[in-house]
Amino acid sequence: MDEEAHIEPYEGPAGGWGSLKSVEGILHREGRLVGGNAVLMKQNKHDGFACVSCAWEKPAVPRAFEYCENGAKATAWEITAKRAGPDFFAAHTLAELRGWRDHDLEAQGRLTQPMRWDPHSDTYRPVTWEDAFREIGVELRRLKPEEAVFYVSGRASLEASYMWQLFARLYGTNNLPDSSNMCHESTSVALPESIGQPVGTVSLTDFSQADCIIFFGQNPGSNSPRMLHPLQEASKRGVPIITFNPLRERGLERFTNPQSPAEMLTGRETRISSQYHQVKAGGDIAAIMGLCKALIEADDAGETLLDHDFIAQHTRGFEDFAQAARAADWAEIERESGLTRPALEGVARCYGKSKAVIAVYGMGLTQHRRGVENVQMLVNLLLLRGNIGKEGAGICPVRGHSNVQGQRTIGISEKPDLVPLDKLAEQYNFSPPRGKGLNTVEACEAVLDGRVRAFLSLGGNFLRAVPETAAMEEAWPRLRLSVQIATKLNRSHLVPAEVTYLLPCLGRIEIDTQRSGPQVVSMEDSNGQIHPSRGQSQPASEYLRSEPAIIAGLAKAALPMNARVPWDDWVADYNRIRDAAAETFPDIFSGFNARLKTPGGFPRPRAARERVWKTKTGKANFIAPAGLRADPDVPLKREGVLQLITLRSNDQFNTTVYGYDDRFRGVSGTRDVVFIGRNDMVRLGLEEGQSVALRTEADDGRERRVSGLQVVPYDLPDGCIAAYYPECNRLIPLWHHAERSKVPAAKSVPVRVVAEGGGA
Ligand SMILES: Nc1nc2c(c(=O)[nH]1)N[C@H]1C(S)=C(S)[C@@H](COP(=O)(O)OP(=O)(O)OC[C@H]3O[C@@H](n4cnc5c(=O)[nH]c(N)nc54)[C@H](O)[C@@H]3O)O[C@H]1N2
Ligand SMILES: Nc1nc2c(c(=O)[nH]1)N[C@H]1C(S)=C(S)[C@@H](COP(=O)(O)OP(=O)(O)OC[C@H]3O[C@@H](n4cnc5c(=O)[nH]c(N)nc54)[C@H](O)[C@@H]3O)O[C@H]1N2
Ligand SMILES: [Mo]
Repeated sequence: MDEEAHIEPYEGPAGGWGSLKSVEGILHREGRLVGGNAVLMKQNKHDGFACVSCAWEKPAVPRAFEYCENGAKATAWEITAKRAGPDFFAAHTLAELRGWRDHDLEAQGRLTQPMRWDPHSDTYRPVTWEDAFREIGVELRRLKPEEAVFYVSGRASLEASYMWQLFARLYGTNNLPDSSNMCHESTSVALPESIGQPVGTVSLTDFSQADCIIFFGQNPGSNSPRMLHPLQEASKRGVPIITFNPLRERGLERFTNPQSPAEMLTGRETRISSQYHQVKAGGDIAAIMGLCKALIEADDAGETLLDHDFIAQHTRGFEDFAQAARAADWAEIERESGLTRPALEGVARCYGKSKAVIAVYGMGLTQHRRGVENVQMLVNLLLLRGNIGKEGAGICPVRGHSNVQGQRTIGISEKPDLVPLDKLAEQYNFSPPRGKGLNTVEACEAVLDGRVRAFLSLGGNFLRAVPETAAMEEAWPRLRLSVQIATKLNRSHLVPAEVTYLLPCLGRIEIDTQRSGPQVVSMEDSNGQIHPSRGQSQPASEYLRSEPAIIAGLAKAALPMNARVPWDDWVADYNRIRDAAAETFPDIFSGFNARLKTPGGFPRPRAARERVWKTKTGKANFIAPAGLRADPDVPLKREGVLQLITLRSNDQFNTTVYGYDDRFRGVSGTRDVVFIGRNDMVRLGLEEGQSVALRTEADDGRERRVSGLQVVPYDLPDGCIAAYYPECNRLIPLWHHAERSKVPAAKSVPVRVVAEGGGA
């Protein structure tokens, strides 16, 4: 442990001085106190780069400092002065490095050279790019296309993603899982059925017009802190912000804007949530049903609370849904949601009075067995009062990675019906594969049972981010080929296949110079805005190549010659990749290069915003849920079994662990903690600081356990506990995923707490 572990409730706001101290600390540790600030000034500016952290929309007219504490950490982490070069790799075997912590691996700094794993010495050895491409090409040519998986993490640009999907399809497979399969895939399944588009309907400007904002299971204070600005403004206007979250999250309670001298000097805070409801994990369907029931029944009784014109003109399925709401039993709603009828009726009254409501949500809704139903239930609530397709209102899924939404838009999908395959066939004169490819969970199954032989990864940390990590690591060495394109060392690079390459790439913040000069890349943010990003800092090493250049190198080595695919010309000038993408997706990207020049970028079409419903019924659909529980698993009902929520600290970006502090939750110096409510501590006979293990309660005969967690008392509903991802991923059974989207149900793992004896 870097420093002494220390647990003490945090009394301050989100933001504030702690935030500034944290930014300075990381710039210092990464050796970028000098120069780092100049790069930060370019963050999220039109002539600068798009933050590599979250996907929250950047305003067209940016503030002087358009970044947050965690965006600054992400920048410092990428432009670090530290390097993990050949000397480092010569000195450490993979077996040794597998014993290191996630933080210590990435903290070695940027990867500098392409490397191949040498089985005899169990180390990575430098190779030339040409040798790497040649051997990977030979390996890929020996396999059947369906034996290879092309994973991508949501950071890669639109340009790299377009090339990646084309590479996979020319090779012959739709095996294109991406990080969104673990994230907002529940959204991508739910919203098309409900409103006819896979993405949300709001824009940043709607936040200044909303007169009520409702939050379900998203933690902006840590995961999208720039969002606290519009929330702060809304709060100052007196807009009610109503939060449903099992944990009390500081960022949803109070905020001091670290960029406002007045607020910093006076210590003035703004309250964020006006009401905070600690719903049980997985209790959202019940809670929202309670809201809908209250509204519908009050409307039945003569108070006009529903937007009957909107419902008649724009929706289908209202009567069935209303019947389900009327029939729902308050006792069951209260039991499943953990909230009282008066509390829910109070929210319904507030919602019923408001003219323009935004519903925001994140992983707290998507990562459940019925994550899709969770999302559809939230849409039902909005539809009751016509809160979709009007100013200041709408559904707002907060995406995670900075381009995860854009990747789906530009063809990264394992589902062939979501991609214009006929268009690709014509444009590149080939027969694209038509069968469904593997998503993330299915790719794991196929690695476990040997159907997959090669795994290529464009960024990310697959082996750490997926569920069932112990079994996955055990199966991985049976793969023939692993190709990892990355900026920093992580655990997925340390479990080798027979043939393993680690290929280092430029990060987005770095200047990417190709034959035609410095290149621009682009991404789509969470609100459907497509914007450019220009690298600012010098590359970490002279050997690095850009992601497009690496993809082109691999594709040329693995695929037969195709005169229609000008890989080299694309790499020489990314405008040409955008031209090609515009031809494939004219509805979204026509005029791509020209429109990218507009400050703030350009929006993708979102028909539901205009109340055009591209659903099967041609209308927005009310969809009644099958039941009130988002997690109907039997083991959760057993005595002594708790529902584990896995979540992020304020000092990490997914599997990237910047440090060991979770300031807002009062934890410093450790991640080995489990947050437990006082009632459950008493019930289970646990003491503060005690060391415990968590054991998964599943009936599949497999033992899954994480040991050495310190008990931290925390304000949580009875029966719900929380601990950090990715350390707890080994507890999640692979089959424990959302029924309809296959997103791992990471917010509802049935576990038992096992005492390990002794204090901490
Ligand atoms: N700094 C930083 N930024 C990030 C990330 C990061 O790791 N670090 N990750 C990025 C990525 S990829 C993503 S997807 C997003 C994730 O951002 P979030 O969607 O905020 O994800 P989580 O931190 O997993 O937490 C979700 C919240 O849901 C709550 N919750 C858990 N279960 C339930 C439930 O059943 N119901 C309700 N109503 N709430 C629940 C938790 O208490 C928590 O506050 O952030 C992105 N931005
Ligand atoms: N238990 C549990 N599991 C979860 C979640 C949870 O809440 N609970 N959340 C899920 C979610 S929402 C997500 S999105 C996934 C995340 O899964 P991934 O996207 O696979 O994981 P990351 O941790 O974001 O990937 C980090 C690695 O990306 C590489 N990298 C960084 N920048 C670049 C770049 O510019 N180019 C390239 N090529 N590589 C780069 C670095 O080597 C770094 O180590 O995890 C999921 N897993
Ligand atoms: Mo995510």
